[in-house]
Amino acid sequence: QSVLVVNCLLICVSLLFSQCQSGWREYENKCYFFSTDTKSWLEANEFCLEEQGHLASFHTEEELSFLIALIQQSPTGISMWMGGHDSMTEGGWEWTDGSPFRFIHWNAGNPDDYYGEDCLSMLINNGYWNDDNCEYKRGYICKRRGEK
Ligand SMILES: [Ca+2]
Ligand SMILES: [Ca+2]
Repeated sequence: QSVLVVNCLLICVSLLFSQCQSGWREYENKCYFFSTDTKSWLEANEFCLEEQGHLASFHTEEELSFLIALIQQSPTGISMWMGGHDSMTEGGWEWTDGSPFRFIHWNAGNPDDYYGEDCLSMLINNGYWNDDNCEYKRGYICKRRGEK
């Protein structure tokens, strides 16, 4: 019984101090939502905007590792959309949240702009990035600011 009480305390306290709404995971004052429901990049982008966020941007190895670890807990075999695109200028990658595109984690041989690929997806098995066909249906990751 005391184990139950301790477990509840841990969960209740973490809920009390969580910056993120339910279903979102917190990391360093940011909230992340990942969906294995598939959408095109534009549809996924719209979904994240409706949630007051953006498709996720990544800026450090640690931030990316946090997400890769989460995703690999529920292996789906699908790629996930992120907020990077080079649809304005070919090769001029930018994040939809306006943050600087400095940290990169490209998979070998990418970006290759294969038949005009302009949207950034993460390969689920290794977390490396691919420039991908924006029309494809992928899972997606949203990111938003914490609330406190
Ligand atoms: Ca491109
Ligand atoms: Ca590619």
